Order: sequence, then C-alpha cells, then structure tokens
Amino acid sequence: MNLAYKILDTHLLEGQLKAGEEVLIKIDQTLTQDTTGTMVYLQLEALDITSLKTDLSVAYIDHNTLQLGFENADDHEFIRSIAEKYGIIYSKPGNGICHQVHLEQYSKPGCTLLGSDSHTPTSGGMAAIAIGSGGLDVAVAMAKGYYFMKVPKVYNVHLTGSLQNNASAKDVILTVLKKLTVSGGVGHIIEYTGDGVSSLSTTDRATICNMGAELGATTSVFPSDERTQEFLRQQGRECDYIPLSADQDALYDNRLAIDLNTLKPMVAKPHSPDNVVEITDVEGLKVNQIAIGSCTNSSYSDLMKVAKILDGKHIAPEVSLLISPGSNNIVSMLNENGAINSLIQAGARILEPACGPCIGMGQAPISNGISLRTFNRNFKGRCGTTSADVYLVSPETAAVSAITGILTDPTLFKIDTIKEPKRYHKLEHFTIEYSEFNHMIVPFKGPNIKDFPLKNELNLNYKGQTLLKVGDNISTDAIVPSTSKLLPLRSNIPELAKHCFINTKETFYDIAIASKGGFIIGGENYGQGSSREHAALVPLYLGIEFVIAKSFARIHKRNLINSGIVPFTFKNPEDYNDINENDVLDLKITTVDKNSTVTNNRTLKTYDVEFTGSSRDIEILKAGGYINYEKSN
Ligand code: MIC
Ligand code: SF4
Repeated sequence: MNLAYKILDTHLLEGQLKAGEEVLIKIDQTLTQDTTGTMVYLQLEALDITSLKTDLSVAYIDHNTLQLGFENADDHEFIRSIAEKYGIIYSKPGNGICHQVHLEQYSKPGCTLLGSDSHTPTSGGMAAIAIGSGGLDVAVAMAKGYYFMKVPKVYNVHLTGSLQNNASAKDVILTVLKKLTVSGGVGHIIEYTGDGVSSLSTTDRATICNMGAELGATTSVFPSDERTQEFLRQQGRECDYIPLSADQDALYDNRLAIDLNTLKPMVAKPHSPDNVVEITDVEGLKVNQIAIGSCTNSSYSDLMKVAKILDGKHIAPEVSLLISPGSNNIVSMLNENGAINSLIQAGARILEPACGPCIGMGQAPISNGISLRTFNRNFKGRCGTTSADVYLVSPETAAVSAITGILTDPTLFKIDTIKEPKRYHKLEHFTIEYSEFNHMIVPFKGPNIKDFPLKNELNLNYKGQTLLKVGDNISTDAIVPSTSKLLPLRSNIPELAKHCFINTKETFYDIAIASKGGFIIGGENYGQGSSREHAALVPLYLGIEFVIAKSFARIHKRNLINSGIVPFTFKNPEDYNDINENDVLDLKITTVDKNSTVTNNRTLKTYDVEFTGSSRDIEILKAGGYINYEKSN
C-alpha cells in the first residue's frame, strides 16, 4: 500500500478505498482562517450542535489583519467568541500564518486535517493527509467528525540525490509544476518517496506540499522519518512522532522521477504558477519589489538563509524588500539571534507574521511593476496591482536579487548552511486554548456580518441568459477578487457580490442583477486556486443556479455543489465554442447526472451536459445545498 492510502485506511468510516469511489473518512483536526472562517462558523451555528467531533480544531486569524475599519476587527471578535462557545483553539492576529503555525504546533504524522484554505496540504510535510476544502465541509467535519471524498488516484514523485548549488525546495515544486501544470494533479494525491526525501527537512517538505495546491491535487504527502522526529523534537512534541512510509512494493497510478542533484533554480513567470522556466531564461530583469515569506517559504531556515545572504550587505536602492515571517515564534527566534537586525540593516521591511502581500493585503507593487515573490500564486491582479507582473522564486533567488536589483541566479553565491535551533520558541499568549462547549456564550456579530444565501430546491427547467463566457484555468481570485478593500467584505455577501468578476467584466454585477441570474460558461479547470466558497455563494446570491464548463477544479466544484449550484460539464467540449455571451439558453434536466440538455435560442443547437458526482451529491443538489441536506438527514 502507498502511504496516502495507509493513512486514509486508518480513517475509513464508510466505502471502499478504490480510486473514484466515494468514501467517508474520519477527520481528526480542522483549521480555519479568518477570511473563510466567518462563513464556516455561521454555517456551524446553522448545524445546531452542542459539541465538536474533532480531536482538535483551530481558528486562525492571519489573512485580514489590516484593521482598516471595524469590519475585520468585528470578524475577529466573532470568530473568537465562536471559539469560546464551541471549544476551539483561537490563534490571535499576530501569531502567524495558519499553515506554518499548524505545522509547528499541531500537525501529526498519520492524522487527517481538513482546512478552509487551499494550502492546508502544507501539513503533508509532516505526513498528515491534509485537505483544503470549502468552509461548509469544515463546519460539517467539526459538527460530525467526517468528510465525504472521492478517493483520489496517487501520483508518485520519486526523489533521488540531494539539492546542489543553492537550488531549494521551491525549485522542486516549481519543477513539478512545469511538468504537470496547474491541472496535472486534479483527482490525485501526490506522494513523495525515494532516497532524496531524507535530504529535505520537514519545512522543505511543507513548501513542496503547500504548492501541490497549485497542481490542483487533493493533497500531497511525505513519509514520516527521522527528519520529522527532529522537527517534532524542536517543537517540544516528540511524543507525536510515529514513523510512516509506503510499502516497498506500493502501487501508484502515475509516476514521475526527479533527480535533486540536477535541479536548477526555477522561476514561475506571470500569470500562472506553472509558467515555469529555468532562471537563466529570465535573468537580468529589473525588479521593483521583492516579497519573502507567506505560507510557502517563511520557515525559520528560509528566513535565516535570507538573513545570512543579506548580512553586512545592502539591498539595491530602487528595490523594496518585504519580509512576512510564518509565525511569531520564528520572529522571536530571529530577533534573539540577531537575524532581524541583519535584515533591517540591509534595508528590509519586516511585516507582521500574516498573509499580507500574498493576498493583496497591502504592499501592492507599482503600476506595471515587477515583483519577485517566494509565494505560491501569481494570478493577474492578486497582488493588488492589475498591471504588475509577479514572478515566483525561491528565498535564495529572492535574497540575491534584492542585493543586485535584477533577477539573479543564486547558483554561484556562497550561502552558509543553516543550523536549526535545538528548541523553537513557543509564545503561548498568542493562543487561547478554549476546550469546552459553553452554551452561555452569545457570539458577537458586528453590523458587517450578514446571513449567507441559501438555495431553494433544484429548478428542472431553466431559461436564462449567458452572463459571461470565460477561458481555461479561471481562478476563484477572478470570480471573487481579494484585496485589502474587498477582504473586509467576506462576511457580507451582498456587498461582496458587487465585485464579482470585476476584473473580467466590469458590468457583471449589474447584468446579473438586472437579469435575475443566468449562466456562466467556463473552460477547463474552472475555479482553480483558493478555496473561498464565496466564489459559489456570491454567484448564488446573484441568482446563478448553473455553471457549465469543460471541467472544474476540485474545491470549487465541491463548493458549487454544497451551495446548490449545479456544475455541469459539456459532454462534447466543442459545444463550448457554439455559445456566445448574451445567448439565451434553455436547460432541461431529466435526471441530474444524465439526460440534461441545453438549447441555444440563437443557434437552435442542443447540447448534452452532464453532472458527474456521487448519488449523495445529487441528493444535495436536489435539496438545494449541503446545509438543507444535512438538516434533513
Ligand atoms: C489564497 O491563498 O488564495 C487564500 C486567500 O488563502 C485562499 C482562502 C481565501 O480565499 O480566503 C485559499 O487559498 O483558499
Ligand atoms: Fe495566506 Fe497566501 Fe498562504 Fe493563502 S497562500 S494562506 S493568502 S500566505
């Protein structure tokens, strides 16, 4: 058996572990962050429970930490009060980015973790099966202790050798992205094996698993070995260690081999994480901004490497260098050993340990600017400046480029090896460990928190206009953008709706409101990227009941189903070409999974469309979404 199936097997509640089958698995841990968390907890309240069924649930505040007005502050207080009521661990703003903090403090080898954030698979670096999902799935996991999933296939990435010449874990995952693309992991767990694994630290592995989300994979997983034990020891949690690995003769559905010895520093060019080239192809590009950190590359050793490279040097005069550390524990250690001082003296701006520039929460680049980032996504406009170009690179590349002011190959730089600390700091006062259900607590709801929309039963005959037709790989950042102006609206669907598809079609909201809904037509991998279920709830609020695409990204498809919107795919993908924006379409559903047709009133052609999902998914759609379904069961 491979490792992924071994862990799933120990958590199997119902069904058979066969790729493509729907199973019910036990969820040990959940995590939420604040921009998806408010919806999760409104939904948890709607499920009306009196105890949590998970071993551990944590509510992080890390995305929306710029308190520009009352909105974010109110959301945080809402989440804190919910944590107090339900017995959820509350990670205060400033504690750090959910995935890094979770890795340091809570992930365990062999456990299952469900998180309302697409980069939850970061904990796969600790041999957990860690899955990103929409908020409602996390609410149900907390309430019932389980998660329904289609068993993924397993893609084996076999690593040999060890990284040389300042190539790093980021270059490993950029290489995988180059080979497999942003949809190459859909329907798969990526499992890393081989003698190269032991040369990678737990945080290197976490970087690789983190960006497995960009492959569209369900999750990624590494074995648990002496490097895992070493990391747990540093965290004061050696008791959580168990060794775990695949059997020698484990079976895999697909295989890819990577020789770490030969890897070169890589760069993902704008505007997609799989637009990857060797650094020598883009060397010399003048850069305006460099941002180091985010949940992908903000570990102690990543930031120490950067501090060592910059120690005693100055950054180029025209560059702005931003550092967003992964956790306050790391900041505290870098402070103690003088690394923060090296960074500041070199000219770096040290930001609070939070998502910050990664999600456009400040530090937007200049118009037409070039920003090098150690982050995981470079979709157009995500940084807050639509005309800017974002390149994704390793911390080594970012640091040497900060000195030269141009995109620079780190290969020939001498970079000292980093000695890991014996023991990480643990700043306990950044966490409140609520552990009991307390029915006396009335959750705090500020005026920005509005109810989420609920759908009625499925419409079997529907006539509507094509509001929008988009191409391949449309991200949820395009459907519901996130910037410092929009993130505070995450608990207010009616207000957020005004910005739906704003960077794609400015009039989308007005047209959708005027026509009381209609169709969205998508290409391949529609809804890739973030797990935000707002990308389903906002269209639902605008009256959209059906999206027809060539194919869907995993989390977004789940979110559409959960909210009651039917994600139909064209049986014949060529039919996509026959539909224009504004065409009026007639949809007829005989049974949801088969025999549904769409007639185009302009061309008079009829297309077959289908829904692929489990029989339970069909029941959810018929009921008008997961909340209605769970309540009636
Ligand atoms: C992201 O990286 O896009 C986010 C912001 O963390 C999202 C969650 C969100 O949209 O709130 C994610 O990755 O799921
Ligand atoms: Fe935060 Fe960026 Fe990581 Fe998303 S990808 S969790 S916004 S740091």
